[in-house]
Amino acid sequence: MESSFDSQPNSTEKENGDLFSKSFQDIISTLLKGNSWGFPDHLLQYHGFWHSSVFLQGILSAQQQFQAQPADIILCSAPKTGTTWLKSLTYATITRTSYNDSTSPLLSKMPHDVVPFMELDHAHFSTHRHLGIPVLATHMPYSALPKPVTDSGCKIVYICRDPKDSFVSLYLFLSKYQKSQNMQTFNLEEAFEQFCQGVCWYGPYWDHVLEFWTASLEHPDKILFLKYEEMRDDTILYVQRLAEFIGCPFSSEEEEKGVPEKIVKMCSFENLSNLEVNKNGKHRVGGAENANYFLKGKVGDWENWLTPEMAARLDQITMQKLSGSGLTL
Ligand code: PAP
Repeated sequence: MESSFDSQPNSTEKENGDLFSKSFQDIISTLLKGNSWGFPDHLLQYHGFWHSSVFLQGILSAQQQFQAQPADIILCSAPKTGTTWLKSLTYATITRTSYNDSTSPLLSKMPHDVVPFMELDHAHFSTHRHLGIPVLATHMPYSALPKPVTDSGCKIVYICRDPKDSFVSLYLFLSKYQKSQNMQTFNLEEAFEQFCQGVCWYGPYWDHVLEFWTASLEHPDKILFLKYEEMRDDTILYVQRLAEFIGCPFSSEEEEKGVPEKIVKMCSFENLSNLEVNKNGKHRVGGAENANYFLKGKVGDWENWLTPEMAARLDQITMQKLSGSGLTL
């Protein structure tokens, strides 16, 4: 089983990609531009959500070209809600008969390097399915997912998180990246204002969560809706649910041998964040330091960054936005 992937297009794919880039430039010239938190390219509003041009190009390309397979499992999330963790848990669960907690590729590769990201790794080259496992991840809103994903029997797993912690995680990740690139950093108050207005990568955050929540109520057999905080509380229970949902439940023999516990331990923040690759490696695209995907992994770290007024404002927006949905965050 392969455990890494390359992103090199063949020549036809490259030609198609070049043609696509040209039409993409025409599309983006018509879009509303928004504040980009100190990055040089504006965020662009497309069908109600804000995107960087690189990711938007990936989304549009995936919408045109992505071929879903019925056994695909698509891990979905807004940024900084637990994607890296969900990737590692799903990967470890699905590969548990090939690897164990001392041979898993997760011990030497960043979770983002064993589960491809649709906008970057599959968008332009639809034939890229080298991995050997049917797991993919995306930050796309539900309404932007390629039709074959929502129309087929693919399983979707969505994770969300308290917006206060997601905001702080996103802000710290981006400001650390800006510092590492000797860029001017954006201040927390301004970033907060943008986040409240929904202007952030894949935002508005609440609309992202609500789309998946509503879809999960309509299609509970196809969409598993998870919350970071609940998973932190009882990770073993949620890994068992995840395994069942994706069609590979733990057998009673595996349960007796403590396989779910071993997966949870291997994928824990404490274990993953201390691995060499995650302490000192860099992301294959853009060069963000892997360590910045593992800052604290805590519930409620927002208390160290937001004033009580800021927290109350975010809570108020969350209440208003989710009102009547049956969801709380
Ligand atoms: P991404 O959208 O860039 O992929 P994502 O993985 O969704 O980021 O979110 C990163 C958060 O998940 C970090 O939170 P923090 O900034 O508040 O610390 C990170 O620490 C947390 N995280 C990463 N791995 C784990 C893990 N194994 N267990 C729990 N939390 C984790």
